[in-house]
Amino acid sequence: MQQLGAIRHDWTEAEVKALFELPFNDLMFKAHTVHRENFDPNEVQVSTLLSIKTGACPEDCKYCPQSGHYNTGLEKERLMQVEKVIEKAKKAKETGSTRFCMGAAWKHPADKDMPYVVEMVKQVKALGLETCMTLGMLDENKAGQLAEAGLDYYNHNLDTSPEFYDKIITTRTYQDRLDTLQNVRDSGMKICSGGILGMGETATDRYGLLMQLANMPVQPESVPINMLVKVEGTPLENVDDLDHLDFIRTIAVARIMMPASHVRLSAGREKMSDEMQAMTFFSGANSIFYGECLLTTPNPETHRDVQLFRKLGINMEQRISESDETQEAALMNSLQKQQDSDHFYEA
Ligand code: SAM
Ligand code: DTB
Ligand code: SF4
Repeated sequence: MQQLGAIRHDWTEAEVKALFELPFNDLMFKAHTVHRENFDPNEVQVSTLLSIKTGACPEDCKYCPQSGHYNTGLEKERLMQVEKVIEKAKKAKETGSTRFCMGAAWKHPADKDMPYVVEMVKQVKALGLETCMTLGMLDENKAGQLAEAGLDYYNHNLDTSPEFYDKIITTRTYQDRLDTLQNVRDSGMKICSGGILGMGETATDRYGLLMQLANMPVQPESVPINMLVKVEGTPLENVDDLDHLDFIRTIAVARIMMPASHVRLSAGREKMSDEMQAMTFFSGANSIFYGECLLTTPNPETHRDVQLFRKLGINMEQRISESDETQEAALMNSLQKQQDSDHFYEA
């Protein structure tokens, strides 16, 4: 669909604050109007995540179960074999996902790992899936190698505002993150970048995060908004719960500020009711991670998402190139398999 409203890169804190402080219904109406001008409001893009290298990460991100600085009881694993990754990607395609996102708990990919991740990109792409990776920091050279392999998206989150950032991560700077995003942009790949809410940040930090993202010379094509998954053993395990209305407001303001980007309702859906998710779709979220596992923590079961989409009349966004089995057929197939196995275990 054609994007109608102008995309702005000069948002001020006062303007963002004013949006957040609108009466709730006014904000919902405004965000939904922008959403409708730019997207089919009944379509949601679905991506599947796979952790291709888990745990023992040298970074100290205080929210992360995979950081080697905290004891979260996670089994650390080596880089997954290419064949295993392809098996998982095939399954993701069968259940209706259009994008396969591979994540590694690295500071940055090592030279010796590049041939393997490049091969993963090529083979996943050959299945007809869009590809996304999140491997930590990238220099120009590695971004170039991934772009050449055909990687569509690179995920690298800013996570929070520049002001709050140092309270969450000390082993890489905000500028390091911006540099990686610049290298991704220069290589021609699309950017997936967003953040986490519910880490004890202030409302001003939320404005700051959205301003950083929206005021980039080219806005990220994909903006994941995660709600903190509190994992035992991480420094943020006991942080106060985020008010769900504040979460919904943030999605709405992200939609208004980044009208043409896909806003992804990312981690934290396990704790969200159907009604809350419906409200986020109304306010402009139009992408989710689909499948029982995020990287290391649980996500809603696929049949629950299929049922939610049915109840809301939401269709999964299809890729233009989708030619063989239609996604609806893939979806029915996955729902049927799920129901069969439910009956099997009930019997
Ligand atoms: N290691 C790579 C990196 O950080 O650059 C990629 C993987 S990392 C797990 C991807 C993103 O997941 C993080 O930037 C963060 O936004 C999100 N994330 C990690 N742990 C989370 C948690 N407990 N709750 C919500 N989001 C989380
Ligand atoms: C993003 O913003 N969220 C995803 C994806 N990008 C890589 C990761 C969420 C991870 C949640 C914690 C876990 O499962 O380990
Ligand atoms: Fe490592 Fe990424 Fe987790 Fe930070 S978020 S500790 S970089 S895996």
